[in-house]
Amino acid sequence: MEFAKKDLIKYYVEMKRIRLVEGEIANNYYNEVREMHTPIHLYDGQEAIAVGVCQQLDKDDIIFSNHRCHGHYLAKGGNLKKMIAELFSKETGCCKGRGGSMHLADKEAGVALSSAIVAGNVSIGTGYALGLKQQGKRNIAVVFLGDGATEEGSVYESICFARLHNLPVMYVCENNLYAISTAYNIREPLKYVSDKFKTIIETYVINGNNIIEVADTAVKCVRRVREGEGPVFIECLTYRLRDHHNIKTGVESGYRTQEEWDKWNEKSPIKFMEDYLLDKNWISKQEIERIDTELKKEIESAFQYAHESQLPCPKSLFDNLWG
Ligand SMILES: Cc1ncc(C[n+]2csc(CCOP(=O)(O)OP(=O)(O)O)c2C)c(N)n1
Ligand SMILES: [Mg+2]
Repeated sequence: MEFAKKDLIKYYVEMKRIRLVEGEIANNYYNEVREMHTPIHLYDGQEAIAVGVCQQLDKDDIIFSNHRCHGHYLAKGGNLKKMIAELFSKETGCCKGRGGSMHLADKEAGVALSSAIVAGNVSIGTGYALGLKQQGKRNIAVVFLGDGATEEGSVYESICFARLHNLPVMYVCENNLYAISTAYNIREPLKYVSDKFKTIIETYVINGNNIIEVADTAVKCVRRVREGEGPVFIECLTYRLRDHHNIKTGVESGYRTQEEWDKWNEKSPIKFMEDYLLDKNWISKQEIERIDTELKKEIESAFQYAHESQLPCPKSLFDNLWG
């Protein structure tokens, strides 16, 4: 499918926004005040997946995210100020400061939840899709999961259930080649994650760093799922540029090489799109600078908001808790 110039520029800006938000979180994470008391799993390098998929969704389509949720939440339209406030454990956060980085949600934007329990979101999203089908709704559920998550038995069970009942759910697997510090090829016997599921469900293997390819696949799959033609599993090949849960690159810990990191950094989805737009003369270096300046202003004001917000009152400790 051909995408219009204005769409591709929008995708680029959305990806850049996520990258700059993550950069500012990294800049502030170890500051003197240590305002962020939450583990963080940054999304650098995987932006094309969240943006390429979420740009094809309607507002009332619902996403179910995992521990690496910042990019999914932002791409689906989650509120930035409330996200940063949540990372600062403030009352104004999207989970009233109770959840932290791995529990982002925004009901209005269609971000149902983010789960710190690896694969926890997969069965919940599948169950939600069952509810959508039973109620005859037209909106769909989208579940983001990592390559490591597919090693949980409940993923296999959910996918079988979704196929059996022809549920309106799209599984988007971000194969970033690692689960914490263990590489995919020493954990799994098959070349692709989707090889495990292809006899059950319609699967796709795509370049997750090329947003045009992601968006093109997402357009087709969203249409198919919405029309009731059955669930799909899209495997997006990618690479996380930061360490599993800190702001470094992972090379320092010795589980991957600088050479490997450099190779993937060259293939960064943002660099790809920037080169593409410059090459076509659809954007200039000055316009890129202007976009960055605007985005930085927005991000700065979100940090200011979080900084100035109040911590929850100790008396409210047991409010808004269920279970
Ligand atoms: C049920 C469960 N087991 C283990 C963990 C610890 N853990 C957190 S993230 C992670 C790796 C997940 O890898 P993947 O699904 O590939 O996602 P990525 O971090 O690469 O985005 C593990 C094992 C957990 N949070 N929950
Ligand atoms: Mg992974």
